[in-house]
Amino acid sequence: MATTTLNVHGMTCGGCVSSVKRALANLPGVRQTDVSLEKNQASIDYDPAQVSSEQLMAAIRDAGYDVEA
Ligand SMILES: [Cu+2]
Repeated sequence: MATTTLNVHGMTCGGCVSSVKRALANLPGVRQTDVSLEKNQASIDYDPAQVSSEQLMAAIRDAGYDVEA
């Protein structure tokens, strides 16, 4: 299991937080996500054997938000 913290840009409300969480939860190997609107951060517990950090970032981008490690 690995943990990564990503900087997410473009979230403006709780709905955005939910969208990001949902996008991440849909990926295999994602165990837990903690998304902070105040900090513009997502911290993600995931299994690197099932999903890569690039895939995590791609899912957030697909949901409509900018992200950087
Ligand atoms: Cu929003």
